[in-house]
Amino acid sequence: MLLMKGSDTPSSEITERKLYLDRRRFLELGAAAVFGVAGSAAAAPLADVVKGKVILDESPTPLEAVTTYNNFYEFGTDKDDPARLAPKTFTPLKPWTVAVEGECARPATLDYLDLIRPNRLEERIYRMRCVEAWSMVIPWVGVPLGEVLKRFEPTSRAKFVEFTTLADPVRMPGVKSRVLEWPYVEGLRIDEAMHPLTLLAVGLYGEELPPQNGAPIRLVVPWKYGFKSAKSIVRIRFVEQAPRSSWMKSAPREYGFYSNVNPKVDHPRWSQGTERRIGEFRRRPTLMFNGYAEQVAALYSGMDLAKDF
Ligand SMILES: Nc1nc2c(c(=O)[nH]1)N[C@H]1C(S)=C(S)[C@@H](COP(=O)(O)O)O[C@H]1N2
Ligand SMILES: [Mo]
Repeated sequence: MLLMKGSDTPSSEITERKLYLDRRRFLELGAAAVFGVAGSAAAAPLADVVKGKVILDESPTPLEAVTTYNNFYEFGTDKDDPARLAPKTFTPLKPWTVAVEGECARPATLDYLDLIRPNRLEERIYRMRCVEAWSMVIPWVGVPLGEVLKRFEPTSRAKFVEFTTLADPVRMPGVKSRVLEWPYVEGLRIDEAMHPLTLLAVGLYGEELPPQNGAPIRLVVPWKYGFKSAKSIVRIRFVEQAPRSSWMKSAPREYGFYSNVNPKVDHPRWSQGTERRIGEFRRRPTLMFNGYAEQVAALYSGMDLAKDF
């Protein structure tokens, strides 16, 4: 059973968890048939989410925190900016398409509505760790990225995948600031992109992604610092050279290409040894690869992770 609670867990969290499990059961019973909505501005339940294979024995962070404590610099740099601004300005979200191009035999447009086709969506409860040393546990809904990418038939020259996200100064007030180079760009090595843990997420807590969490399509890479998980993706490009991400451009000494969660490699300005789980007070030790070492460590064998940080 998933409910393994310590005695120091606040009761509000237990309530949230219980509500979530109830909602999840509700979805399994076919809540979609009851609501039958698609395309409304408010988060709508996603239809036919298959029960996840990747579940954690840790309580998901309350929905309230997941949707109000965010990093999404296109809406400002304060943690509450995205929740305050994105739901007002960043709608309507659909139709939404992602251009898939570069080193592949079948470049094409990926449609959001195609991604959320019945029986494709999986739930994955992942630990997420921000470079700022806080963490959350989030029940994502999405499709393994590798399954999506395969359809475009990447060539042997596709060594990396570049993700570009929306930069719309009208709907995203933070884009006027020069805090990062816009549009926001991230990259993965092709084997990281194809790894079964890597998710193209379209929802959380069983519903469509809220605008502040990167609606309608975002990346989720649970063994890397949160900033690798690009939000509101509009282009995916297969490339031969490692892309330079917006974070690498803004502070190359602080943010490398790999950005794997690694308690032994400190950020130049603070320790990465511990983290604060949002909703908890005691700090907890940060785990190598954010706890996913068993699944992903082999991707980096032979690499010096202090140099390739
Ligand atoms: N486009 C875009 N994607 C982004 C960011 C951003 O500023 N812009 N911030 C990143 C950072 S630093 C983190 S920690 C996560 C936060 O995701 P969450 O708010 O859904 O928890 O989004 C990442 N993706
Ligand atoms: Mo972050």
